Amino acid sequence: MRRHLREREEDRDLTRVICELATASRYIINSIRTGELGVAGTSNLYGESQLKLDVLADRIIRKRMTHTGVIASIASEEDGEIQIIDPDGKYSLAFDPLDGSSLVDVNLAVGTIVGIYKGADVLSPGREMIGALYVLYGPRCTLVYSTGNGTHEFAMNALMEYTLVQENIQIAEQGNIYAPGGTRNQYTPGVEAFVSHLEERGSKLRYSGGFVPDINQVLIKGHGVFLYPHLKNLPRGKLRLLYELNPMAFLVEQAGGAASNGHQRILDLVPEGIEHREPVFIGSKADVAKVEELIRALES
Ligand code: AFP
Repeated sequence: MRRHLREREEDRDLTRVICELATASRYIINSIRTGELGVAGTSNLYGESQLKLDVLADRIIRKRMTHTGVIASIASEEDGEIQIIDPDGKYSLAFDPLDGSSLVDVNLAVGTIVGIYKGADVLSPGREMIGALYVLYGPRCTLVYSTGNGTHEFAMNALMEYTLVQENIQIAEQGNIYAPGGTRNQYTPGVEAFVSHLEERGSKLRYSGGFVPDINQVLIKGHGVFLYPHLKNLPRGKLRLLYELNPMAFLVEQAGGAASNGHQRILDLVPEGIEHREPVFIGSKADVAKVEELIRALES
C-alpha cells in the first residue's frame, strides 16, 4: 500500500497516516479474532480488566495516530468529543473505530470508518475532507481508501500486508440490490414508494445491519443503494454525519456514485456537532436521484 501511495505521489504525511491506520487494523482484526467477547469492566482469565472491542479499537487507533506526529485533532465515535493532539498538526480525523461492534458476537462483519481533514477543523462540511477510508473485518480483511483520485481496494495477505485488489472502483448509474435500514412500518411515503419501486424493478434486498459491509457490497459489486432513511419515529435517521456518512459519501462519490440525505448532498451538509445524525441514501446515482424525486413529490 505504501508503494501504491508513493507511486501516486501522495503527500508523505498523508501516506504515513493511511499506513498507520492500516497498521492499526492489524491489531484490531487480531483482537476481534482472538479477544474475549466480554464487556468493559469484566476481567478476562488473566484478571486483566476487559475492554469492549470498540473501546480497544479506539485506543489502538489513537495510539497509532499520535505516533504519526502530524495529527491536530481526533473526533472518535467512542469518545463523543474532539480531542486536540497538536494544534499545529497537519491533519485531523473523524472516525468510528469499530462500527457495528454489536455484530461481532454473532460473527457478522464489522468495520473501521475514517474521514481525514486538512488542519484542525473536523466540523467543516464533508466536501472539505482530503481523504477517507474504511477497513472491513469480514471473511477477508480489506481496506478501501480515496484521497480524491478515485477509490481503491486492498486486501490483507497472510503476512498481514495490504496488497492492491482494484483501482478506481466504478459504481453503475443504476443498481439491482438495495440495503434498507430502519423498520419499514416507520417509512414515510416517499421512502415507502422508493422501496416499492425497487422491489417492482426486481432489486434484491441485501442488508447485514453493518454499515461498512453493506456499503462495501454496493462499492465492490459496483451497483445498488443503501438507505437508512428519516423514519416517522426517528426523523433524523440513525447514522452519524461525521463518523459514518461523510467518509462513505466521499468514497462513493469518488467511485461515481451519490450520497444524499433525501434533499441535498451529504458532503455539503454543515455539521451541527460531532453527534449530528442524518438520513442517508447512498450508491448508484440514478437510484439516489429517484428517491429524492419521490420524497419531493410525496413529502413536501
Ligand atoms: P452499532 O454500531 O450500534 O452496532 O450500529 C451499527 C449501525 O450504526 C450501522 O453500522 C448500521 O448500518 C446500522 O447501525 C444498523 O441499524 P439497525 O440495527 O437499526 O438496522
